[in-house]
Amino acid sequence: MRPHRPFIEARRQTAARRRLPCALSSILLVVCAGPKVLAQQTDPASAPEPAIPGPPYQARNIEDNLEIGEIENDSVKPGPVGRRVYLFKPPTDATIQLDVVSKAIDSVVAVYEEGAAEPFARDDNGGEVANARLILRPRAAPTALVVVVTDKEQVGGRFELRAAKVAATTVPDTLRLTVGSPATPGALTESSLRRGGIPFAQFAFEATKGQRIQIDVTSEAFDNAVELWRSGRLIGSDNDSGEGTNSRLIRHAGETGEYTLRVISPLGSLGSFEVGLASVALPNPAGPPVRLTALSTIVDSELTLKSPVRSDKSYATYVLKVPKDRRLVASLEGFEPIGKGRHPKVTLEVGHLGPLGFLTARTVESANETLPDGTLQKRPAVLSLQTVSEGDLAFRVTGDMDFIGKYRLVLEAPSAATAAAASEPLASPQ
Ligand SMILES: [Ca+2]
Ligand SMILES: [Ca+2]
Repeated sequence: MRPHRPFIEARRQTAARRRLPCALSSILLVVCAGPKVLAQQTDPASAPEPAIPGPPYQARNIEDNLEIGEIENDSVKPGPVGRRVYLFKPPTDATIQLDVVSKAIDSVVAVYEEGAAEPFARDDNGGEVANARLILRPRAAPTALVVVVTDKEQVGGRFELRAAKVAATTVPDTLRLTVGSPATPGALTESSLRRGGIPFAQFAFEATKGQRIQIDVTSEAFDNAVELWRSGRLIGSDNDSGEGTNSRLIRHAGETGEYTLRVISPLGSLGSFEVGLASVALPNPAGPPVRLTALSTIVDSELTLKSPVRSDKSYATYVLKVPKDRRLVASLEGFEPIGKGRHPKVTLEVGHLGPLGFLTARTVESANETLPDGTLQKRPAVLSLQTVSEGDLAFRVTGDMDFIGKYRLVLEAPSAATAAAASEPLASPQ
């Protein structure tokens, strides 16, 4: 293990040591190159090595420990696996600046959570000239990090690695948002927080018990998702309930206090986004179902913020009096407001309305399928059924988590002569 000298002292020594080789390098270039080639041929440590696995990095990949201070006179080897791998346990209460300083290599520094395949932070030229520099914000958990220094040109050479406590000048991890204020811009970058390699940005806001909050994340740059947390517990998540691949959550605040919101890029793409927080209308209590009169009918309607809600999902209920021995086909699809990208998922249930509420007999969901050419194809929710007695059938239309928008419910009753034998019998109440 290398000695870790205090930052200032080590820096002075390094500067003194460096002056000589730098001054001589221009006139001794040829002479210096000679021994280097020779060394590569004879020194087993410089011989080509088999590819070293990682990332994710294992304990056996760790070559040294990094502490606050400086590792001087270290070097990366030439070639694609030339690198230095350190274990670093940063203090949880300090912002840390990592600097790779070298005149020999075009340094790149990457920092991984232990066991992670993707770095949560990486830099190429954030320092002077081609030197890499990273600022690590204070961390919530005192876990170790894996710091990897490489040479982008794969030539290899000497470098110093410094880890210093610095004043926190970067944006804090958690930006505060206010419900009802205009949408707040944000961005996911190379230095964004990551969980399991997935970049995210974190926000906090206050909500009052009973308040209904609509969270909208929009981005032209990446397919976003959103998560809502309360006291360390995930209480809601969404991927595509907004327009296109945008995410939307509508939730009641169960308690007064602080909530944490994460904007996520599940596919790892980076770019800018906007996050909006609105306090929206409370839903109406469940009313009587809408009675349909024709066996074959098309219902074009809409789930709105005033639609009744169960488990934070908006829904509408219909009843239809059906005769005995009729085949019925019911299909349901939802429409997003602009009509681009993925279609909102909707659920169709058929059953009976009784004193205890809706008794579901069968449930089917709409779906999005990705075709081999990459396009998305929408499959409506379709139910085919055969009545066995006369009576009221009930249909319930439910939006996917937080879908607010138009839908179309189509009921078709083919004549008895064309009723398909494949239809499954469905009992109706007497
Ligand atoms: Ca660099
Ligand atoms: Ca999405």
